[in-house]
Amino acid sequence: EDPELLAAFEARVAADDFIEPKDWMPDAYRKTLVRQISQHAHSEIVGMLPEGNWLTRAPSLRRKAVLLAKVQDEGGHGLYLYCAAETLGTSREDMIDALHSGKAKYSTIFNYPTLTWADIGAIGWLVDGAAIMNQVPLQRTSYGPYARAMVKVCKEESFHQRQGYEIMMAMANGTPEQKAMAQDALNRWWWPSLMMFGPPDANSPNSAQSFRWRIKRDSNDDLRQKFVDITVPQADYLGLTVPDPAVTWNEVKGGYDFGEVDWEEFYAVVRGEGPTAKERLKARREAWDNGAWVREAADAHEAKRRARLAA
Ligand code: FAQ
Repeated sequence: EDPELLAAFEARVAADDFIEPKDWMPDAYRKTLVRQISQHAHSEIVGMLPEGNWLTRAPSLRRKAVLLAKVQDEGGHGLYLYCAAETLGTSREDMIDALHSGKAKYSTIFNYPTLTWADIGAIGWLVDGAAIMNQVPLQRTSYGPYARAMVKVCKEESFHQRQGYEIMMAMANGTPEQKAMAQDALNRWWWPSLMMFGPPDANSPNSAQSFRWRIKRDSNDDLRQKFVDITVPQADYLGLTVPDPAVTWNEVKGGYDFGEVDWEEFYAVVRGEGPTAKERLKARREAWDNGAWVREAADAHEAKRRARLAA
């Protein structure tokens, strides 16, 4: 790589300029961005499945309409993100192949089942809450199209977080059975939510380079700590207890101490061994196959349009 181009690129990044699709960039920068953005896109699309599971069973028309809108938003986020990745020269087909063949990752969180309606509350509160924590700093990530996509995504995620918390408020202040369901959902989603931030900083192979290129602005552990600090008082307000006896306020650091995430479980889920991993990939592959006729029809239409224009 041309050292002058590289130096100019690094100076722009250091000055907090956005890098745009037609700008020169190092191959490794392009590659790691395609990796992160495509995995982020896959997470949004696979993330529609656990909540989609409750669309037909939402407890009221209002809840159903809200959930339907939320799940559609996630689909929209996936589509912007695929577009952002395409500006780096990759194709939608290649990204989707990588997902379906198990080569590309998607967030571990979507490999857990949604067993009760309270899980829909817990996902909005905790999973969207964790997603916002991670994505707000990405509004200043160095690649322009990714940063701009995050602006709209974060606005929508804030709404999702509130709709989840509102479900939790209704359940936590409901009958004893409803409150128990809310506590059970918190018990099951708490630790997987902490895993969303990725491995501990000391075991995060991509962090050093991503910090240097300002793709990443905050570390995995810093964001996890921030999430715990914001979420524990929210659980208190609901009258629920986070399932970690080690959670205690630490006056000196001005944050909560908390227990160790089960990293064995995290790596097993990353390897594709999560409780619903097979079901999720099967659903995505089937959706792709069942949609083949739409893609073929769109191609045929485009070919006819071009032929007409050429005539
Ligand atoms: N799951 O070196 P690092 C949402 C992988 S939010 C699976 O620390 P990095 C909204 C990582 O890819 C969820 N894999 O990696 C929603 C890497 O493997 P690789 C999506 C994980 O990139 C809400 C390896 O471990 N959000 O969808 C996970 O510097 C509700 C080593 O890790 C984003 O993707 C994990 N949890 O940091 C939708 C945000 N953690 O790629 C529906 C953008 C780590 O080298 C319903 N992404 N790995 O093979 C990021 O900020 C970063 O990529 C991190 C990981 C922080 C996820």
